[in-house]
Amino acid sequence: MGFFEKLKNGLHKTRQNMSERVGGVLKMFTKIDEDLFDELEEALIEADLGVATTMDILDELRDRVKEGRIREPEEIRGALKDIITAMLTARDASLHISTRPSVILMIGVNGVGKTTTTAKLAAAFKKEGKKVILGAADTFRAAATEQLALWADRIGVDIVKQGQGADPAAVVYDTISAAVARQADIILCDTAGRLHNKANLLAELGKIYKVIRSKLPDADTEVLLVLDATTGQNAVQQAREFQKVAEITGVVLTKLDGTAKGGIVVAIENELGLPVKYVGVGEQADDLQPFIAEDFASVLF
Ligand SMILES: Nc1nc2c(ncn2[C@@H]2O[C@H](COP(=O)(O)OP(=O)(O)O)[C@@H](O)[C@H]2O)c(=O)[nH]1
Ligand SMILES: [Mg+2]
Repeated sequence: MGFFEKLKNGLHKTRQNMSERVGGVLKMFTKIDEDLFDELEEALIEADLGVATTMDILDELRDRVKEGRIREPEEIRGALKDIITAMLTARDASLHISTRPSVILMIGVNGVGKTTTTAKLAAAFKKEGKKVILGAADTFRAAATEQLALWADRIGVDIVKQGQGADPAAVVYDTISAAVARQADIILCDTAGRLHNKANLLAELGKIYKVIRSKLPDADTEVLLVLDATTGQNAVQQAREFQKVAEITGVVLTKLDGTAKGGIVVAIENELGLPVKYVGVGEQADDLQPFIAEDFASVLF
């Protein structure tokens, strides 16, 4: 299955939610008026685009109507696709990992898919011929390290781990040392996501950054925030909280399969100014895809 097909399957429910609702609204009207905009507003908010982003989209649509670029209700569909694509392409969605080694730090609350995504990324890099080393820096629960170790075994990549309760920054330190010694291309570090203890999280992430910067001052470093699409607007809220404590370089949005809330991709980009770099569309190692805005918008409309 190609990327587009997989994305289309994964976004099945979001597509139904968005495309059919919007399509239904457009069919109800023979001319563009405020009633149409009201209905459209409701449809977009329900598709989890968020209030602010929905307002931005409607403003842009109204401008286009004023300028005479849109005349018929059915033309709104194409305009929506354009506007949303523009919102999704405003930021650079590529990973910057050209140094050897480069570092990728995965952050996010428990259960969003950090460990699974770490493994999926490792599998993808390995497939490209890159030497990957995993750092099990979620030392909070023993199960977290075991889960990552299982994946490492399955994929066939190295992992650096310590015991439960070990200092996460020390695990990152060891992982970097091993990566340098073994000439790895990419260091992928899983972390614990205790957002309810913000002071702790801040201190922990701060310490990890410090280790990375002092050991690898010139390395490309990506900090990927993992968000669970099924949580809808809560994911946006989580991102706001993490933005306060971390310099996020991109978002991985997981579990787009089986949710109708895929519209939050647009809210994340537009309201938070964060590029979505990858999307997860399943639980298997190859169910992670680089995010391609044009494909996403095409699938939705
Ligand atoms: N359906 C689906 N499940 C996912 C996806 N990504 C992760 N999961 C599942 O979400 C659950 C939590 O994932 P995990 O990586 O342990 O989350 P963590 O606590 O953030 O490390 C696991 O059951 C994963 O298989 C995805 O893209 N789609
Ligand atoms: Mg985990």
